[in-house]
Amino acid sequence: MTNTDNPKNTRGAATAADLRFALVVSRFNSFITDRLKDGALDALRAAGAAAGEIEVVHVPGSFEIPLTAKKIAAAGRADAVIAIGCVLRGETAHFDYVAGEVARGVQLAQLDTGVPVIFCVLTCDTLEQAIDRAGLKSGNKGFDAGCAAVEMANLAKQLRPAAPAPSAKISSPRKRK
Ligand code: INI
Repeated sequence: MTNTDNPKNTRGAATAADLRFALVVSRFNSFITDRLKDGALDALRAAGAAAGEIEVVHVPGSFEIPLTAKKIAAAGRADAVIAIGCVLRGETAHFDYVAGEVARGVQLAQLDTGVPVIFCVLTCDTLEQAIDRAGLKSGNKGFDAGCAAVEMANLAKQLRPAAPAPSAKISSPRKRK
């Protein structure tokens, strides 16, 4: 047996005790986003998150999610942020701008801060598709996002750089006489 037969596996645990979460929830299409929020809260509670460790932050639309998520993450208010929105394709190109910028902004928010920001922004052609993903035929994507937030919060903690060893005392070079 070689060393490569037994690689070290690192994965985030599914338990949320002692972790803090923030949900950034868009009011636009709140018929959908409220259900996604409830799904995410269910997942966090099931994983053992304390109610006092969950903050729900409301924004007007999905376009406002990235800045808000980044501020929360940069301020150290949460171990993981869940971005919740719903963008529905209309008759104009507005959908493409909003959907594209939200995805890009959420990715930047997590890369810039090092805090996981889970992408739970539905981008659907029809309201029916969104309803399916908010708890009807295709499960609740908010619940999936809550599970991902727990796993990524734990994984991010494990991947933090190790603190320097406390003992290493740096001695100054001796002066020559
Ligand atoms: N916001 C959404 O979250 N979903 C949409 O489908 C949507 N559409 O279609 O316009 C939408 N627009 C609002 C946008 O997110 C901003 O709140 C607004 O442009 C102000 O910046």
